[in-house]
Parts: sequence; C-alpha cells; structure tokens
Amino acid sequence: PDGDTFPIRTLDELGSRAKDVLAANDIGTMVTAAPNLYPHMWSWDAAFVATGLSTVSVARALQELDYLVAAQWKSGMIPHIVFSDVPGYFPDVDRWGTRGVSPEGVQSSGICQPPVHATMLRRIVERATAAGGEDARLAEEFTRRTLPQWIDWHGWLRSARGGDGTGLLTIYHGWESGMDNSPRFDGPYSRVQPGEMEPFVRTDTLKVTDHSQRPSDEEYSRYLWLVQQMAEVGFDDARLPGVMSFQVKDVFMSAIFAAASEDLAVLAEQFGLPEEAPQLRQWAQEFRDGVDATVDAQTGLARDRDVLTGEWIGPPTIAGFAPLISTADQALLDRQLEIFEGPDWTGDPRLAFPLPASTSTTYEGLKPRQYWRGPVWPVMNWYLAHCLRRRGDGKRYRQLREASLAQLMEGHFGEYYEPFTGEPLGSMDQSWTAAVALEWLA
Ligand code: 9WN
Repeated sequence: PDGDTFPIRTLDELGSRAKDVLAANDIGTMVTAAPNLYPHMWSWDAAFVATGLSTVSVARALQELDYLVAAQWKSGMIPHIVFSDVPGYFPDVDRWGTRGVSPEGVQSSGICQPPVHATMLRRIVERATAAGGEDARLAEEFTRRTLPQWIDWHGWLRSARGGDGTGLLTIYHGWESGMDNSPRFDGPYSRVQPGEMEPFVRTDTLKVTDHSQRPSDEEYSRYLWLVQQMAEVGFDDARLPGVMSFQVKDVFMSAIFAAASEDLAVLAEQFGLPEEAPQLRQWAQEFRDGVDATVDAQTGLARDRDVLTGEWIGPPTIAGFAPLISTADQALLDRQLEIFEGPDWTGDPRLAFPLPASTSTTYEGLKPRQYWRGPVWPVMNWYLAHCLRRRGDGKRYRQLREASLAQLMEGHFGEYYEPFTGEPLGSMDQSWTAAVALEWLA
C-alpha cells in the first residue's frame, strides 16, 4: 500500500503490516489467498491463514475454517479451491465443470490439497484454551460441531486415495500437492499427453508479468488436460484410477496426513468423540510407516512414486524432508536434520538466509526464480519449524524463526523468495505469508 516503507524497521511494524495484509485480503466471507493473483479460498492456505488470524481473533480464524468445511463434498473431500464471486482466476468454476457435482450452493474445484487442517485447528484450540474465556468457549464449540467433518475428510483421504496398504496418498493432479510444478512431477507430467481440449487463456501471467516466475504454457496445458480427464468421469473417485494419466504417491502430503491424523485423534479425545481416536491413530501409524519406507538409503531423502510406471521419483526437493513432519524413527530424524542443515540445503553459504529452498540449491535443475523449482516459500519454513517444535526442538524452531523474520523484513509478504538474493517473487501481499509472520511473532 502507498505510504509503506521498505524494508520494515521493527518487528512490531512487521506484525501490524501482516495484520493489514490479512485485513485487506478479507472480502467478508473469506480471506482470499492473495489480493490479485488468487481471489478465492484455497484449502491449505485457509488452514495456515486461520492459524495466523487466531493470533488476532480466534472468532475470525474459526470463521475461515467454517467457510472451508462448509464446502466439503458428500464424499468427504474438501475441495482445493472455494470460489468467491471475484472474477479473474483461471481455471474458474465453469472450466472445472464441478457444478452439479459439488454440493448445492458451493462453487469449488474438484480436487484436494494437503490436509494441514487438523494440525492448524489443534494449534488454534491450544491458543484459545490458553487465552480462556470467550476464545476457549468458541474454539470448543467449533471443534465439537465440526469434528465429524474433519474426520470424514481424513476418512475420504484414507479410502479414496490411500486404501491400498502403501501408507501413501495418491494425487491425480500436481495442484493437489500444493507444489504444482515441482521437479518432483516432471517425470509423471512428461507422460501426460493432452488430447482435444477447449482453448484457454491463462490469467496468472497477466498478473505476474515476469513469466519466468510461473509455470510454462506447456505445463498449463497438461494441468488443464487433467482437469478435463476428471470432469469427463464426473469427478467420480472410483473411476479416477482407470482414467487419469497422472497418478503419483505424494510423500509430503502423506506425512502431513500422518501428523494431522494424530492431531485429530487428540482433538477427538478432548472434544467428545474418543471412540474415533484409535482409528485415527492407526492411520497416523500406517502413513508414518509409509513415508519412512520411501527414504532413499543413498540420499537420505523421502521419495514420491509414479503409480503408473512404478518408478521412484528422484529430484531433491523440499518434499524429501517429509519425515521431519511425521517420523518416529530417531535415527532417520537425525539423518534428515543433518542433510537439512548441510551444504545442499540450509547450510549452503550462498543463501541470503539459512532457509530451505523448494529444491536443493545444488540441484542441476534449480531455477531460483521459478515457483516450486527453487524459491524459498515462507509458509513451508514455518510449517516445518512448527513440526520440529512439536517434537520439542525449540532450538531449531528459534533458528528458523530468526532467519524467517530476517527474510520477511523486506516487507512485501512475497509468495516466494529468490534463495540467494532474498528478492520477493510471485504475488505480493500473499495471505499465508502474512499469516506465518504473525505466527513467528506470536
Ligand atoms: C493452483 C494459492 C495456491 C497454493 C499452491 C500454489 C498456487 C495455484 C495456482 O497457489 O497454486 O492451486 O494457480 O498456481 O502452488 O500451493 O495453495 O496460494
């Protein structure tokens, strides 16, 4: 906004500017993911935004989760986008072809995103409980009321995406991973051959005018082809395995599912559904094991797998650190932390700040300005630090906090950052970046 100064001078100012960003992106019904590029609610963004908002207002934070969960499909799926009426994002609800499939009155996409919700809800509940009074009452009321829906969400993920005994969730679109064009998906996407399709015009490249920061047109045509493949079978879970030309076991999403299932078990015990906890803990265990089993003995990193070819996926990306989220194996944890702090990751002396980039900074395919092919994503820094803190690793949490706050002081709340220069990239005033700034400061 006009009148703001860059860089920001004090942490207090960072906090008040972060609050301003969230307030400006709040259109009443939802806090949009970003003011211009993403004028709708995204599933995992909303969870991070809610936890950030809860540092300001627990009531407003819960409203965000309420709006999201109200868009849940009958199957239990929580859609990755809940559309507002603001135009300008492509693909819009018409292109998705979900009308008549999504619940009445809901305008949504037809795929999902990583299930960080229960973990963020637990965080909000803890904060509200500590505050006591009205905040505690609201959080309890909300959790009791919506618990069955979050449990259905996990039940859907387990049955529709992870019921094959591998302890890993399948995604049918890179968008479901939340790391759209990560080199993780280059192999699987190279085998997606778009057929006859309605022409389309991208809107993202009208907003991020330096196109090198966004996925390519070729990538977008594959993204749209997969949407069409799903729409042709009416987004029917049972038919997707038979038709989709992209099917990947997503190790990072699976680790998130394991951790969140544990968090959901805790909430279920605390808020009136203790009989659900053993099932949730069983899923947590199953997926924790599934994630551990993907680790490459050579590199020490966890790997995705292409379901259609059976191949493991090689590139060293931040998803390789999935065990930091979920593992209970101390030796694996130690090895992962050593790699995380080593010269290929946060210990690379060329970095502007010691934070994990979306791909290893020594990877030959690194593109330091392009989206999930190299930049540092503030939301990931906080989420991984939060997972470490939950394990009792306060020291590493504080180190990541210091580096992250130093990064954010430049003041634009970028969607992602160039790892070596610290330049903000993609959308400015991105909601989840502002939200995690508030978490770091809380
Ligand atoms: C597609 C909203 C979302 C994030 C994703 C990020 C990006 C969308 C896009 O923006 O994806 O879902 O249009 O590029 O990759 O993680 O949830 O912030």
